Amino acid sequence: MSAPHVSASSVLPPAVPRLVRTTCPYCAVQCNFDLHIENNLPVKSTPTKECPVAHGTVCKKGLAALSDLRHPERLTTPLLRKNGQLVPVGWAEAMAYVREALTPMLAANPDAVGVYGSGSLTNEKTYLLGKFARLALKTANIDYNGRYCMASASTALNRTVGYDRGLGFPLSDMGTSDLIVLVGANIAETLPPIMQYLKAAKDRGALVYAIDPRATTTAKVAGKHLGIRPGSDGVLALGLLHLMKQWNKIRPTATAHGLTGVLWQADDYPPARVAHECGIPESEFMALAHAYANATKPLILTGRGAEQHAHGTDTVHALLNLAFLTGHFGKPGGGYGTLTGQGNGQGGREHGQKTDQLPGARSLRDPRHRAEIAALWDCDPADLPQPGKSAQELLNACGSDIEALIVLGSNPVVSAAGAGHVTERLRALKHLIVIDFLPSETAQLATLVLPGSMWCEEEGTTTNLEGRVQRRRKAITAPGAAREDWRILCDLAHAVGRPKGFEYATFRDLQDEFFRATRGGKADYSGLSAERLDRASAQWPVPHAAGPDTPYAYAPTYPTADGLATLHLPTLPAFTAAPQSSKLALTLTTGRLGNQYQSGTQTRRNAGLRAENTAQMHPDTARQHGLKAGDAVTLRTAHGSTTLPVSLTPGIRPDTVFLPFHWPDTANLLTDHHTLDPHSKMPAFKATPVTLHPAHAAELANEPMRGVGQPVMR
Ligand SMILES: Nc1nc2c(c(=O)[nH]1)N[C@H]1C(S)=C(S)[C@@H](COP(=O)(O)OP(=O)(O)OC[C@H]3O[C@@H](n4cnc5c(=O)[nH]c(N)nc54)[C@H](O)[C@@H]3O)O[C@H]1N2
Ligand SMILES: Nc1nc2c(c(=O)[nH]1)N[C@H]1C(S)=C(S)[C@@H](COP(=O)(O)OP(=O)(O)OC[C@H]3O[C@@H](n4cnc5c(=O)[nH]c(N)nc54)[C@H](O)[C@@H]3O)O[C@H]1N2
Ligand code: SF4
Ligand SMILES: [Mo]
Repeated sequence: MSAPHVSASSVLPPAVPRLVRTTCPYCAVQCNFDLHIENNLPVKSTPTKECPVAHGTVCKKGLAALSDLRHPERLTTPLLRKNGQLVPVGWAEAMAYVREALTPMLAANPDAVGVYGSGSLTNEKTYLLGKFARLALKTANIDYNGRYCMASASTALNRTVGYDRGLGFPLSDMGTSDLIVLVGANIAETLPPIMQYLKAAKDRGALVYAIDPRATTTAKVAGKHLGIRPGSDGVLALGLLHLMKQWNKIRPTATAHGLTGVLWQADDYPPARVAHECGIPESEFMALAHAYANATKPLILTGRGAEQHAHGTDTVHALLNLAFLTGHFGKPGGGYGTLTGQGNGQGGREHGQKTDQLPGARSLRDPRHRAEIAALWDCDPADLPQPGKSAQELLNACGSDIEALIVLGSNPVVSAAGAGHVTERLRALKHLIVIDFLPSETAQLATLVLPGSMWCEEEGTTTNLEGRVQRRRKAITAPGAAREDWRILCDLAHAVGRPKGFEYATFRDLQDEFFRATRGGKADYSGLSAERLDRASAQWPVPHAAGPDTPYAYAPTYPTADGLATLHLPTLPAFTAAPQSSKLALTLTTGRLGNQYQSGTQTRRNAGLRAENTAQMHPDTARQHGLKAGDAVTLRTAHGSTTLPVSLTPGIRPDTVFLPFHWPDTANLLTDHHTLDPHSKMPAFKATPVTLHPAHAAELANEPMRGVGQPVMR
């Protein structure tokens, strides 16, 4: 990398602007910016053409991120709840609270203390959080928000080929595919810089399909759109496999277990059934099938639309089986991939904050893996807990099995399924400790809030959606008494009287330990160092300091017991005809807007990123319910209700209503906290039966800044 970038530790005269290259706080593209620093603050950020992923393009969110750093509501001191109010206290008092709150619980029943992490955390923090839970707290109950994200795709990949790198090839390969099928991925709004690869493919004559109940911006650029019924993507895949078999296109990538059963199953999915269940014209399905059959490098990419269902893992199995059986899986520019979402959504699922996992994508169930990590941590393998509850189960158990919860990098009051129920559970906790840098809705319920660090206030590495590890460089120091998150985790270990293993003198000690901890794991980063990453980013595995990285991850043989893949038979719900009622049965689906990020803690506060929290529906659906644009509508599901303004979008299926989930009081008041995918434990964020009821404007729940900045009583 030849651009001028100076590490934060370089000593320069004050007020001389210096440049620090770092990565964006938001999504999994992980665009690189040069921050222009004056007086410990970035005054400007310039995207760089040297960014190996985005090549100088960025999105609005990334550019707007600077203004959050010194937001007036930035947390700069610990806040402790006293007489119902969160009041500023010093770190000593905060840590005294932690000691008194947690020490007796840890002595009596460590599993009563839960830890909830995030795919926004750097690899080093991910690693440290997992170590903190297992070694300092000794609790089984740690999991993280990635369970809500690409967990179904991750589970299907792991079950099939034994490991999971979202894209097993460099993103630029997308440009060489001759058919790209985006299944429930609205990349023009969610991963904008990768549209350049999609356009490159189109320029070379590729066909691009967007499979989505809405005609999204992405669908418009793609050119081909299949407005599928929510949840029916697996059926579509089985229908394609049916025709590929009929058309003699089956030539598996490699021998594998389960081939025959999967091929038999596809016989039951002829085009008429598929068109009916997916709610699309048979002619459109046949056009896609011909395109797939004729393509030399078809690439299927899933987003959350296909994955966030109670049968999300099975849906991905169906798509993955198709790519595998037609011989495209693992080929450059072809096959199957999942588009990871959070900034470190990839690394965040590899290094031990998952409830069943140890660093390097090791299994907490595997005695050899336990012994390897126990040796590094200097503990008895028997002392490492077994796997505990998954994210939603952990939240649902708050106030019963779980008495105290530590949250780092997530805002489940907004983002968890059945958020109304989850909020009640969080209120029932004895202790809720939230480490955040802004007063998220979850922080506002806490008994203790610890002020953490923002992206460019801390060193670390992140791994993007193609498994590319990059440095996130520290550019400035956190304001006031805010502390680097990794130091806070060490403080917590000390507070509960378990300092051993949390005594790093510098960040570098932690980082080097993290790289070492991955040695021999499937996600092996042990050939990496900050210096190597300064020279170039690297795609894992990188097992040797002097050896190459791995742009192509999915070449057989696979890291399974016998080196073979295992294809799984997907179990899919049957989609029956709509009931004979005067009104259409409606399905609520949820997702993202280009100008907001996740639970919105940062982006809702950013004046540069305005967006509307409305219920999107087809004009015919609105008319049928006596509604017009701007009217208040109450949406009701079996799990809750909310009232929002209507917006009309002719591109959505008339039987589908869409809500963004970036605000409190929207999508997740209506989703189901109970039903989870049996394999990935993913809730069904993308399909909930819903009814619509005209409401009075006074009932509108939508007030973007609601709750922000006001003291909240528990
Ligand atoms: N602007 C912005 N960008 C983001 C984020 C953000 O919050 N805001 N979050 C980041 C994160 S963590 C993630 S995970 C990614 C997510 O990125 P995406 O997966 O692109 O995001 P979503 O909007 O959740 O879902 C994509 C599409 O799925 C469609 N959909 C809904 N149900 C179904 C279905 O059953 N089948 C199909 N085929 N499609 C369906 C929706 O209409 C939507 O257009 O975005 C990342 N980037
Ligand atoms: N209905 C519905 N619900 C969904 C989804 C959907 O599509 N529909 N998508 C799901 C998906 S894919 C995801 S990924 C989740 C995301 O939802 P959440 O898990 O809530 O994630 P964020 O909104 O990113 O929350 C991050 C919180 O942590 C803070 N934070 C961020 N980075 C750091 C850090 O490095 N240190 C500290 N100390 N704090 C930090 C932020 O200020 C914010 O308050 O939502 C899920 N929920
Ligand atoms: S949000 Fe994603 S696409 Fe936008 S600048 Fe950041 S990393 Fe790039
Ligand atoms: Mo996500």
